[in-house]
Amino acid sequence: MRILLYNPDNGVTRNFMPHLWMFLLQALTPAGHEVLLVDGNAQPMDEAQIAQFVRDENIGLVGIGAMTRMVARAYRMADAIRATGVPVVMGGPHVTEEVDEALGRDGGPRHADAVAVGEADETWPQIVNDAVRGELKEIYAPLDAMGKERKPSLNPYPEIPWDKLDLRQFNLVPKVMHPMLKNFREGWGTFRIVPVESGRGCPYSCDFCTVTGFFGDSIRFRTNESVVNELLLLKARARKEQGQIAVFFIDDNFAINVKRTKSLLRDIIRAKAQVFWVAQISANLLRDEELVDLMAASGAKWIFIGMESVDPVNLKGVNKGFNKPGEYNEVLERLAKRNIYAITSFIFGMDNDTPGVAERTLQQIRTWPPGLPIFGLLTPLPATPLYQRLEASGRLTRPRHWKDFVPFTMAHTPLKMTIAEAHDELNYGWAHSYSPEALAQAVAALDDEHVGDRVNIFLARLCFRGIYFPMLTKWSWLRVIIGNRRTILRLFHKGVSRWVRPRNSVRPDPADVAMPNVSDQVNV
Ligand code: B12
Ligand code: SF4
Repeated sequence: MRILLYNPDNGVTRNFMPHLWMFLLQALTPAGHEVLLVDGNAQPMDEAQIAQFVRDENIGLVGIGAMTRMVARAYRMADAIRATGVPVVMGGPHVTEEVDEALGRDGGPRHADAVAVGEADETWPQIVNDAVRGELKEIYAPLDAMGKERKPSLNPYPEIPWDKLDLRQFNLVPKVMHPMLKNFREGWGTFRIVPVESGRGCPYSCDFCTVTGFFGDSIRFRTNESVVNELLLLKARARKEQGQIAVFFIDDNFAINVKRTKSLLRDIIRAKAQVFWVAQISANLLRDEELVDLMAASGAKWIFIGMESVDPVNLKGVNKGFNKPGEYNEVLERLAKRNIYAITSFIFGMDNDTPGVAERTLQQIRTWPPGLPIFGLLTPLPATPLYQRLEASGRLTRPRHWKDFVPFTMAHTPLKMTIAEAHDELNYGWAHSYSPEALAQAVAALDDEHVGDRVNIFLARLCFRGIYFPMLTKWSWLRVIIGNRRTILRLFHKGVSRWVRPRNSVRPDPADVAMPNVSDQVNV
């Protein structure tokens, strides 16, 4: 059978990074089937086009995965596919919580023939086998013999053949620049960000987050060896293509068990499996100097930190009191000292927020090393403690907000300001963090650093600007480039003198960085 796995586009990230679930399920598909992957972010299609694709490619089963914000689009695509007579299975965090909605048992239209609830690593092969026999069940859930939910083990972990997969859709270097850049320094003909998971689960249970509910509060890890081998495979592929690969460790809290993270990072360094990497780590776990040393030596470049608020009352209110705003600066300085910078994520519209919250947050941010601040609105995702609390207190203004998804729009009334005021705060946060002046300041703050770091922060800020201010056309990019021309010229001027220096002045590959002199002591 020919199987299509499809991820709907989110209208923002384009081909920034593939979705891991597609590659994972492809690797877990029983032998004898051919699996095609289409990520709408890299290969946009409308309903008519996907239906045509399914017919042309003689597809016998379609799997669709989606987050809440893309689910309305996912349903429309599923409807178009089902109209061709091909069955659709849906999975992922949204339909797991809204099974009845996907199956049309809530009085609405039916969008899926079957739903894979929760993690599908073990149920996917069964789904495929049932589809071949034409005996799809409506719901597939990973259950043990007692009928209780069973979280799949990550040991053994399927081998994703990254060396052979077609990743053309995810090359961030424009095709025209490939011939020129493939011989530049260590080779920049391609640049891809690839998702790798080293573990699943998070014990923290923040009110607005689906992760603890979905993946569980006890953490499962892959073996170090399996992660290291995956990195080596990716690295070899990059070398072969005269390009670069960076890894996004998509674990929700990459350092949740500091002892284990250190051991993994040591093994990465020992095996010379370093690549540049990004990961999500909560601020409280970044107090450990040895951990941060190992992060730097293993290739860490950007760390996503869910800071959420600079107000401890807000943090307590969403069960994230372990975040201590008083230590944010110290944590960021600790990272910046090692040339690691942070994507700092904030949420506005929390219960203790009042008008002016964006400026109060920016005042703090301005005192920190430069990074990539991002701002969102408190969003009640289905089945989260936040959703239940707001529903119980009658505060949801759009209880099924995903059905009519509008980006950056609240679905409940904050306590101490209006919805319109919360939207204004969000706009203020983005506008003042991504203006040409703000970008110039971020670059200037790194004046003492290598020009590569300044280029890195500038390019990253340009891309992150697009999260809130859509930059999907060449014209929108051109306008932004013109607006930032002074910073670009400054960087160009500084860069030219640096880049024409002999090759031995280039920064080393992360794999050439020696293991830091860190003890084997453990903190957790
Ligand atoms: C990586 C990631 C991203 C990437 C996505 C891009 C990419 N290419 O991956 C980036 C950084 C862009 C991102 C952004 C956002 N994200 Co995000 N992200 C994640 C993260 C950390 C990892 C996803 C992942 O790969 N997981 C590992 C895989 C193996 O798990 P999985 O995707 O769930 O797949 C398994 C099952 O769900 C199932 N499955 C999934 N799909 C399908 C399909 C079929 C057919 C079947 C059978 C099974 C199946 O099988 C898989 C194997 O078991 C998750 C958290 C998490 N740990 O999952 C959040 C998560 C998915 N993100 C979330 C959110 C809310 C967001 C944002 C809205 C945050 C924000 N406030 O801006 C944005 C939206 C971006 C946008 N514009 O769309 C939520 C989604 C909750 C929900 N109900 O939708 C999550 C769960 C985190 C959370 N805090 O709750 N995110
Ligand atoms: S620490 Fe992060 S992943 Fe864990 S529950 Fe909180 S927000 Fe979710």
